[in-house]
Amino acid sequence: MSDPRANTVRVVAHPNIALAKYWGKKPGAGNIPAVPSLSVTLEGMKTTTSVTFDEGLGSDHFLLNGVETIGEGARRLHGLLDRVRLLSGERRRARVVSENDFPTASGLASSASGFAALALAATRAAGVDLDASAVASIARESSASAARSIFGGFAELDTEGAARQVAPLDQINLRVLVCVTTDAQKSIGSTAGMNETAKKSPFYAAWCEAAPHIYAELRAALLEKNFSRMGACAESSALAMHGSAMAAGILYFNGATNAALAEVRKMREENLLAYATIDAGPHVKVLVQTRDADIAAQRLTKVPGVLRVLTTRPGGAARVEPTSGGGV
Ligand code: 2P0
Repeated sequence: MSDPRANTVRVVAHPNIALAKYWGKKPGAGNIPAVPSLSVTLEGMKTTTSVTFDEGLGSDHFLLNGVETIGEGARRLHGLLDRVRLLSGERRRARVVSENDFPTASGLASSASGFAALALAATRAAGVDLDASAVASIARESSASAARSIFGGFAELDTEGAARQVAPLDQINLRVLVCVTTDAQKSIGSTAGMNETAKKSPFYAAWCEAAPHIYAELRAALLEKNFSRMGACAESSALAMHGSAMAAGILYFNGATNAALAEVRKMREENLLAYATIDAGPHVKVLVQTRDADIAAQRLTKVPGVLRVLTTRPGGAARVEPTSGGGV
C-alpha cells in the first residue's frame, strides 16, 4: 500500500575536481582526511537523485543509472540513510533513484556528486533542514570528496572534516577540459587506493608533509586570482599524490593519460597556459583560461587514446529542484 505521507525530494549536485588533492585518512572514525583539499565544483556534469521515505517499503532500495544496487555496492548508501534516520527520527525505509549524465566510478568524481545529492535529498525528505556545512558533514562520512560538492565554486575540506566555500564560481577565469580516456569502471576504488598508499608507500609520509603546503599556496593563488600559480600548484598536487600512490603499486594512469600529460607540457612550452590534474582514474583534467579553451580542447581531442573532451566551467552548489523547494 502506498504511504500517504511519502514525500519525494529531488536534488541536483555536480562533481568537483580537487585542485589540491585529498589522499589519505586520519585513523579512527568519521572518514576525516589526513590532508586539506581544495576543489572546484563543475557545471556541465551532474547527478540527479530523488529520495522517498515510504511506509510501504521493507528495506531501502537503490536504483542507480537504472540498475538495482544491492550488497557491498549499497552498503555506503544504507550507511548514509541510517545516519539520517538517527538524527531525524525518521523510521521509514527509502527509495533512492539516481542518474549521472557522465561515466560512473571511473575517476570522474561520481561518488562526490552522488553522495552530495543523496545527503541533501535524504535530509530534506526526512524533514530536517540542516545548513550546508551540516549536510556536507553527513556526505563526508560516506565519501570525503562529496562534502565539497555541497558548495558551489571553490570549496575546501579541512583535517577536522569541515567543508566550506572558499570563493564563488566567478573568482578566477577558468575552464576545465575533461579528457575522457576510457568508459570502463576504475580497477581500484579511491578508499582502497589511499589505504594501500598509507600502508605500503615509502612516499606517503612525504605526501602528508607536502600536501598542506601545496594546498596553502594554491589557496593563496586562487584568492589573488593568479591563474598560472594556481595551475602549477594543482599539477604539483596531482603528481605528488600519484607519485605516492604509484610507489605502493597503485597505478591509475593508462597510455592516454601519459600522452595527454605530454600534450599539456607541450602547450606550456608554446606559452599556452595549461595545467593538468588527475584523480583516482585515468582521465586528465586540464585547467585553462577561457580564451584558450577551444584551441586546447582541439589539441587534446587529437591525443591518441583520448575518447572525447568535455569543456566544463565552475558550477553551483547542490540544490533541491524547484518543484520541491529551495536550495541549500
Ligand atoms: C580528491 N579523490 O580530493 C581525491 C583526489 C580522488 C583523487 O577524494 O574514501 O571517493 O570515499 O572518502 O571521496 C576520491 O575519494 O574517497 C577523492 P572516500 P573519495 O578529490
